Amino acid sequence: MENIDVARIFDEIADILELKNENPFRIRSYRRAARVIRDLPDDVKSLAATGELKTVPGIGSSLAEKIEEIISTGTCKFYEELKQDPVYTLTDLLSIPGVGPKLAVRLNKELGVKNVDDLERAARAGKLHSLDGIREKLEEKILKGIEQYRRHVGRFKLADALTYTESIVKILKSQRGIIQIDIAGSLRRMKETIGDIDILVIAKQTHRDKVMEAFTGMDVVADVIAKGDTKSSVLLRSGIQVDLRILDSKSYGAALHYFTGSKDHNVAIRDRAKRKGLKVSEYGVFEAKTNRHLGGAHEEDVFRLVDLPFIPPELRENSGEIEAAEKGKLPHLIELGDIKGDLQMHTKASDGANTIEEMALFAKRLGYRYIAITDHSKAVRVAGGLNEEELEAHIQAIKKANRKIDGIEILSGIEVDVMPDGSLDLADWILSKCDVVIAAVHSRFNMSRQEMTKRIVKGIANPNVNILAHPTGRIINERDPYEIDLEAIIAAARKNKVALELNSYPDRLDLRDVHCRQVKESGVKISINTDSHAAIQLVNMRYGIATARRGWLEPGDVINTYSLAKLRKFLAKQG
Ligand code: DGT
Ligand code: CA
Ligand code: CA
Ligand code: ZN
Repeated sequence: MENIDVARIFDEIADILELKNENPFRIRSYRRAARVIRDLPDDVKSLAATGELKTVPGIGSSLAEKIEEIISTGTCKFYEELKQDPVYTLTDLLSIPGVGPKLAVRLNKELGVKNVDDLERAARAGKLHSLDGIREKLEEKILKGIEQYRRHVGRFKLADALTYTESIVKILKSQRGIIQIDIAGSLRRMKETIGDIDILVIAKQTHRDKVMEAFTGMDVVADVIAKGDTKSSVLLRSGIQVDLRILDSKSYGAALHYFTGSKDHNVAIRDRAKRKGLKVSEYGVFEAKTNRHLGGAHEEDVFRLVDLPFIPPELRENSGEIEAAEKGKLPHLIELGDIKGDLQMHTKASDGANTIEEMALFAKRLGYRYIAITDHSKAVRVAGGLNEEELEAHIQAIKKANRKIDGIEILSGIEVDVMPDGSLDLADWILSKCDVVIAAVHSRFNMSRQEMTKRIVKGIANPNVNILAHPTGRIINERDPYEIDLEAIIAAARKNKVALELNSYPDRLDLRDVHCRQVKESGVKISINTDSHAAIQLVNMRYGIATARRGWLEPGDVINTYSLAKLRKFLAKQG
């Protein structure tokens, strides 16, 4: 338990008390304590150990007791009891400008609003100003507030966050005195969405000020949240926060491990260290009894000293990686270099921006051995989907391009719609002429779980189908996945020798990391595709690889790491 953990709990206590309309003095005392603890230069644990907690301004004996309880148990009874109160779910609403505790409670009672999404829906539907005493103006203010909330508090897509980060890293790298620079946090773990960006550096003592100046003075900075000697935080114009920490080389590896997280992984590593008589913190690894510094300059030190091999950042979610590492059973994670081709992309024939040849030439430059051209079928009218005759001509065009360009095999394919009744949008005679058939749902997303599962299971039972595209249909931060029984779909895929797609389009990342792991365990194969609608988008493969690594995938789990011969066997359902 760190100072921020204690502060977070106190802040939440204050929120809940506020929603419960409790004594304002009590609420204020928790708020003040949270702030004091957050900014405290000392560790609350050591203050508790020496009995000095009560000397901290704003901390009386009752709060000191709670802090001690939190340090020793991870939480406190009072907080746990408060969390049982139904108003607890409303705490997020308080972050919206214009929504105070009274209004939050009322919105909940009168409109059933439980979270920010509900609130947005109600406001958009004009339901707020139908309530007594709420004017249209407030409704507008709340909608604006939600927009802001999403920009500032909302999570950013991995691809966006990486883009901002790479330009910042470039700027920092060009500063004198920078010795080492690393991305940490959820971005290093390649999570599909990123709360804020964490960057760590080692800089020469004499250049630290300059480095901080350069960081807070970047063009992309909208707001400097904090500027210090060792840590600064800025808000970029895009609304994402970036934290920069300057560290000592002696503890850099321990800090890199700590700030990479996840928090749950860190806690598990710390517990493991404790059992070995060690103490792991962001400052290093220490012998618990003597506080002797044992290491921490390199991240490997942390793992080595707790008797573990290095665990790749993408696995650090405390979801079995420590146990696997202990048994020597960590996966040999797939890498971008293992990918030999891309099996979903669109051309001018439907809604793509480039020709077959342009796609192939770009893919060749990426070092690929093969690609599949998979335009839309006719049901997707807005995308100019192909009918049977058009596809027949398109296959001829693909074959022609394939003869013209050497060094890469261009497979002919189609992304065929699975109709609501589970039939496919194109006749079997033409599907059987394609090297690769990808089945996809692009309509009627709101079917019941049972209906949607039946639809997809029937669709992939067509013997021509090789891959199921973006199996859950979700769009990150925009559209929820459709209701499906993924286990049933995995079973159908196994039976029919169909691979499930990991769609690498930055808005999709579908399947998700946890699904990939589930599919891998079932023995069903995955195809990591970019679904490119322009040649340049073929580089999005990196996001699919990131997600695949988070899903514990190894090269053998993924059909587009196969040689062309092996891939053809799989496509012929003989692999
Ligand atoms: P995000 O930013 O929400 O996408 O997720 P993270 O994982 O980047 O979280 P962040 O930025 O709050 O903190 C970076 C890392 O620092 C986090 O992964 C683990 C470590 N860390 C932060 N707060 C705590 C904490 O209260 N306890 C522990 N053990 N580690 C923490
Ligand atoms: Ca972060
Ligand atoms: Ca952070
Ligand atoms: Zn398309």
